[in-house]
Amino acid sequence: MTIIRRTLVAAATVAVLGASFSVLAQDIKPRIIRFGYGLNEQSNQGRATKVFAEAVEKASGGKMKVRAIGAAALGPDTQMQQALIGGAQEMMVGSTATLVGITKEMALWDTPFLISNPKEADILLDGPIGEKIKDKLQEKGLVGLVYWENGFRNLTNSKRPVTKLEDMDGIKLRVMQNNVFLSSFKTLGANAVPMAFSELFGALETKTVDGQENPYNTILSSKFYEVQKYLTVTNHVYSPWIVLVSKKWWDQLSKAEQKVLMDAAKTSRNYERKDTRDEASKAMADLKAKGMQVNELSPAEASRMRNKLTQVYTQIGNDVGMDLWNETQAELVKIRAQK
Ligand code: TK8
Repeated sequence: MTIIRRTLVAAATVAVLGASFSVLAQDIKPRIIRFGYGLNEQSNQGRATKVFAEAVEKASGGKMKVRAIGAAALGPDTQMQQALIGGAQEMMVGSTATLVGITKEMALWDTPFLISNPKEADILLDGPIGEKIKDKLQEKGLVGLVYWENGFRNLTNSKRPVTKLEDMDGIKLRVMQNNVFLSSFKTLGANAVPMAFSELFGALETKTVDGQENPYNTILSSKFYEVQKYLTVTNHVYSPWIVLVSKKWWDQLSKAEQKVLMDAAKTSRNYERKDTRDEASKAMADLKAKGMQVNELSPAEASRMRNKLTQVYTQIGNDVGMDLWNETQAELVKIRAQK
């Protein structure tokens, strides 16, 4: 009898303690932020994600925790975007180019040769035009915090050195899932195939595709030099990345929590752009050392390619709206005038 009573009392005590513990645990339970990205941990994207995570944790006193998940383990960009919209994932960083199906104005950043140096990139992306395009995401269920630098894109392939326009003929080239990239490379004569980044290494390795285009940093961090012999310096477009939040989730946060995320995003952006530029300035030499054969285009060939690529400008102007297109051109004229 006593034993049973004692057991019951003990059980009740445990239950009461258990209940109060779980209330306490709930109070201090940090908000977990699943933050997905496509490249590996050792890439510029991985390094900047770590900076973001540390800044969030520090500023929130540990109440907000970033669980960074790289190498497209949460799926390619387009899948993560949908998870954010649905509220199944909190955050990600990815290419603006894969967002075009959601917000057509993002196609502005796909314009070949729009941006010609990092200064123009920073002013355009962080200024009113970049903000305006970013704000368009809200009505689609996404909040854009900041743009990171992916960088100037260059061409690699396993078939032959591309020294003139005609060398593009018949090269099976992976492009991002984006119409401007698709038409740009078709215009150049390549056999362009849209494909998620997460499938790219395998496709290059098995020769499902012959080539791809990405900044030096990515060619290096994703080890494309193992499966691509030739690199042509084309700098054909400046690509941004964008840090995104699920709007469904964002709307549940306090103003203070939103500020923690925004401040940390800016810290990570400043770090990321510098880190990416430092790495890019050394990466070409690294790629050569890894055995890649690198060639620059003669000025005549570069301008032949450039002229071909400007043919897609009308399509982009129509897609993003002529007002935005003209405003961007005017802004660039202004930036270029202030030396
Ligand atoms: C990484 C991609 C990558 C992009 C591409 O997820 O797909 O080629 O340049 O950086 O966003």
